[in-house]
Amino acid sequence: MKHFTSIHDAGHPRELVKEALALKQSPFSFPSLGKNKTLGLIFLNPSLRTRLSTQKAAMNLGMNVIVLNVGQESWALEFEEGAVMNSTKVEHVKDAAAVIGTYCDVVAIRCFPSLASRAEDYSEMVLKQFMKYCKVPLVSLESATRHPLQSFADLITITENWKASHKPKVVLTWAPHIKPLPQAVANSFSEWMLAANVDFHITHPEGYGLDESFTQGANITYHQQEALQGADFVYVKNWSAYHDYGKLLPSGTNSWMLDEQKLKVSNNAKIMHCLPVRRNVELSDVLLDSTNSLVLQQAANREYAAQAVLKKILESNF
Ligand code: AN0
Ligand code: CP
Repeated sequence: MKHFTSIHDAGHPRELVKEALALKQSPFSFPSLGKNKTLGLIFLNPSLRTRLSTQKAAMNLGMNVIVLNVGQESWALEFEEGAVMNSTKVEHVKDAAAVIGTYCDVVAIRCFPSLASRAEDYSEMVLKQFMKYCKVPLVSLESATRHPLQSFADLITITENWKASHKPKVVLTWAPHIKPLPQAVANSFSEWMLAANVDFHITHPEGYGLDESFTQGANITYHQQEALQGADFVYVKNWSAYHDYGKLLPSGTNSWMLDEQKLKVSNNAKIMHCLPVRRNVELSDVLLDSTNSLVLQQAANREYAAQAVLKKILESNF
């Protein structure tokens, strides 16, 4: 594995899940694999779980970790080729990323979409520029269109909670939110579920259809109750509109908040959410605090997802 920016870098997801579960059993089995190797965690946006779990995963492998919050603690970056830099942007990505690459053996980056230009976001302009100029293995910590370490942790969590021989029914349900959020978590979750051995369904209000290149093969419906029927796992997530790009569409969608009543038609479904969650907006306190909630297990598994990925990168590049 050279880079890890999507499921396409994961090889066989099932094998990677096995690797992560083995690391969960024995996280300190490779204490010197990362000796004298430095991981740079570069954040263009806020984070709690990704920051801490990736740092811990690297430390479990004996790596050194340095963290940079771009913008707050460093210079504002320019991304446009040939820009005349006479305004607020202090440093070009081609200089900044190249410098970061001289200090780091592996770079991991969080770069959310602008939600202003679909073409620019879906071209992964920022991620690609960092990859081009830092010239070392690159790990996505959520880019404009995907959040692969989250989806990997989600697949680990589903694997741990499903022992039956038939496929589980997994439902991704759109949830209300107070501001427009990226489609990245939903895109990635769809990609990983379609590659896994599950019966995958997506439900969302009209106007919130995702980019079909991520959802081809999923069962998609505007009827939330119909989708929840017999569900074994329900993944709750807001995303802004993809077609009317980056928009929160007007009215009528608050009724999409998930609660106990709606879940009665499910197969005593386990509840999933990547966090951070807006309680009693996206889903009810009762569900989040219930024994069916897997949200803490998902967050805990972020450590082993990151560790499995860093282990593969260390083994194949150094
Ligand atoms: C981000 C998102 O929806 O992509 C990060 C989730 C891991 N969420 C928020 O900005 C609230
Ligand atoms: N789930 C997740 O990526 O959380 P953070 O945004 O806190 O890292």
